[in-house]
Amino acid sequence: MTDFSSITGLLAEQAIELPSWAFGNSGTRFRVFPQAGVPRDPFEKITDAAKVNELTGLAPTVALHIPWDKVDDYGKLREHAEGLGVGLGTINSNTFQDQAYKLGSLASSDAAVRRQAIDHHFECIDIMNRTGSSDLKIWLADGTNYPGQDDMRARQDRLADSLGQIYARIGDSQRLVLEYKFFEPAFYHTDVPDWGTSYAQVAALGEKAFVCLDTGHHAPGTNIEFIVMQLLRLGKLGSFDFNSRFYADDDLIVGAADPFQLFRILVEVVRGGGYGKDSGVAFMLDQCHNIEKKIPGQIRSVLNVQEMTARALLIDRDALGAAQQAGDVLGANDVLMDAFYTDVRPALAEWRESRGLPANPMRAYAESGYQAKIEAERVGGDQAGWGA
Ligand code: PSV
Ligand code: MN
Ligand code: MN
Repeated sequence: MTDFSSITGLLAEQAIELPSWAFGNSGTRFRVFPQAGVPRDPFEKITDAAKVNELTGLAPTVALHIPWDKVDDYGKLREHAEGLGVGLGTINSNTFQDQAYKLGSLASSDAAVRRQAIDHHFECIDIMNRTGSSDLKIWLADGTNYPGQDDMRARQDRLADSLGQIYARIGDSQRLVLEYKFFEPAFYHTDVPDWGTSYAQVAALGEKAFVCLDTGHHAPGTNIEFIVMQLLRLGKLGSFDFNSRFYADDDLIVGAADPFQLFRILVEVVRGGGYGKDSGVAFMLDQCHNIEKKIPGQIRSVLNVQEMTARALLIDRDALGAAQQAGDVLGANDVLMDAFYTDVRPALAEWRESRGLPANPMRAYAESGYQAKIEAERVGGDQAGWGA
């Protein structure tokens, strides 16, 4: 197996973007469980995200969601972030909470609704220009609940037209990433249900448009790492929304439900050139911490990604290639499993310390007194947006 010391350079390049909404109150459609100390505004969400980065060195940017994170002065928000050692990242649009979008947004049959949704994206691009963000992430709730409810083909054509108008405003150093999801909130059909549809739409837009793969957005049993391989092969994997799931879009801590799946995904990321600061593939989290504390939930998440990345990097690629070439079925599988079963935690702890980071960021947070401080200081915390 590859030696740990030879992968630390690559590990040092790891950057995982945190979602601002992970720090606010959240819940399911049954109940939101408010927590003490949650941020009261976008500034405090960024302060909490910066804490995660301070203790892990893994999370240098924070994704914003508009309008949840709307502020009067984005320059001030950017300064606040930079003062804490982090940057503002992806801007996520929201075309799923306004009453106008009941029957869809960019694919709606109503031209006025489509106009409203396109204008919202123009506003998001204006915000990106002020925050210095490079990615506009679009996730659409568009779809139908009943067969015959709307013309699926016409919706796809309208979607292409709307996306084209938005894409025309994307700057030279900016990107549009289109996320897919196979169901929910629409239950019969979704307008961007799978990677193929997202790929078809972004390929038609041009070279600044990519697919976003949310690990919770597939039917159970889907081979997600195959999709990763294919999108990398096609040069169209723009970003990941990491989380884990047992049943549907559970938005649980990444690597919690199925650590082996996370490993397999990262193996393909590394294999396909999707890892590292110049890869063009953004790692993000898209999670909610409904019952656990938010900040340690985010720390645990980025550490899980780091641990699985280390294991994926440890694979002896030469031995794997040789076994594959020789048709050595079990030998090839062994090489992969050797890396998966390697406990990288002690080596990572030592390496963190050598870089001036806490060996155990979870413990460092628990002992920092930060949680008690925010619980005492902040009263009347903000909803993340979900379940509001
Ligand atoms: C809804 O499924 C969702 O979780 C999408 O994955 C988006 O990325 C996220 O909400 C934020 O809009
Ligand atoms: Mn997502
Ligand atoms: Mn989701």
